[in-house]
Amino acid sequence: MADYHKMWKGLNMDLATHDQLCAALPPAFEQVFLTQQDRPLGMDYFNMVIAEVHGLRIQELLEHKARGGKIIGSFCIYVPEEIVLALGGIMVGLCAGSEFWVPAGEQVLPRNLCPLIKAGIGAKVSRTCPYFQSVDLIVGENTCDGKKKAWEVLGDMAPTYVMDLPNTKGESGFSLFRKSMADLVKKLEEVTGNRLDFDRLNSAIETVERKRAVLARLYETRKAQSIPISGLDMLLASQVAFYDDAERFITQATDLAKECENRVKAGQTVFPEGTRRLLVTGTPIVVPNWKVHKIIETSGAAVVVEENCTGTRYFESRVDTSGASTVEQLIDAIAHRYFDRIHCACFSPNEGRADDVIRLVKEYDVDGVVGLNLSFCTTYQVENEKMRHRLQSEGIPFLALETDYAAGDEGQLRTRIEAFIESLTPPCRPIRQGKEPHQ
Ligand code: BJ8
Repeated sequence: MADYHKMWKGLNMDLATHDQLCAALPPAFEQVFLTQQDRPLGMDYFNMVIAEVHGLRIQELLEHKARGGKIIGSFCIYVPEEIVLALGGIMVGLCAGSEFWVPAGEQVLPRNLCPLIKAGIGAKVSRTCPYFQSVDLIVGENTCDGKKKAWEVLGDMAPTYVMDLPNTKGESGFSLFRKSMADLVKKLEEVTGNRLDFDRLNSAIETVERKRAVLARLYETRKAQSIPISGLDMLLASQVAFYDDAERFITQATDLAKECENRVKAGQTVFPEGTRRLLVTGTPIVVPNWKVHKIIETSGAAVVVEENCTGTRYFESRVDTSGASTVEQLIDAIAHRYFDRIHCACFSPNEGRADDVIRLVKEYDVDGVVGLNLSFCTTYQVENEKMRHRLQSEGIPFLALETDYAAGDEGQLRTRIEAFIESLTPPCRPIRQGKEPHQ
């Protein structure tokens, strides 16, 4: 990475502490990713993006700001990227996945709180994240109690707006969600100084749809019996989607998808035959949190699909604009896509999530499901019990894990994951009995 100290200084960052963070990332990345065998060549781009995560991309965002554009930060996939793009903004995911930021977060938040929230707030408190230092507005949401209250703390340090989201599906929930979208549009128009118009919104929808489509295309290749890409590499590519330039991401991810499709045709796999295929479901896995994927994939199994907000929930459904001829109708279509199809545990009831997991188990020929939740995430922890019952009734093995970003529990996690994988041998895998392989 080039020397960006001048740029970081201009963002009022704590340079000495940030240097410590920059020194820790490359060896961690090398140990997790570069030790894998036979990675797709298309991953070179994503390696570069991570190497430049606090450099080149920030420079691009600052150039955008210099041209009058705005940067909008978000923590949740209910915040619609289409609207930000249509108003000439760039949206970046601010969810923080590093243990490095947790102690700073604990200076202003209770310790018994989800690490994603503590790390996010800690990144701002410590002034060591150039994304937090660059944003013109942070859009939070009142999905869970921890986040809802954390925005009050963050609001004292950065311009913060909170989307008021419902906690039930159905008509009244949708009306509230639709109103929150309208309120958000007003706020974003005020911040960007632009008005939403039909053509720009239509074009932004089309851009984000292409991003979703390429992620879906990549995931499709993981359904093959010869798995062309590791779960770790797919996780990295998905994480990059949250802050990379949309068009460049689409180009690079398309090349990677083509390479993976060719690998599938050639029967080229990154795992030996018979490797157990796992689905990971639960809370989001944000950069640089690669802990559990790494443990799974060095314990004799492969992650072939993630049902979470950095996985299928992010890209699976489409915005249906057919018949829309006004801005309001386009916003309706966006609202339906987000509200109807994202099944977050912050909603009650939330049966759609277990339905999705069961469908994905079949589509990806999965041997077992890992419920991976961040510590102190009450909504997902409570939902685990229902998930277990639903999966049990379908004969699908389930392992529930709770962890944070620290390395202290890696040994214990490995022991439990290895035992789970060991148990996934016939005849304990009823869903695969008598089933033809996909390819
Ligand atoms: S749509 S999952 S991105 S809220 S912060 S709920 S882990 S205690 S992130 Fe989320 Fe939107 Fe839902 Fe997805 Fe739990 Fe932590 Fe809360 Fe979290």
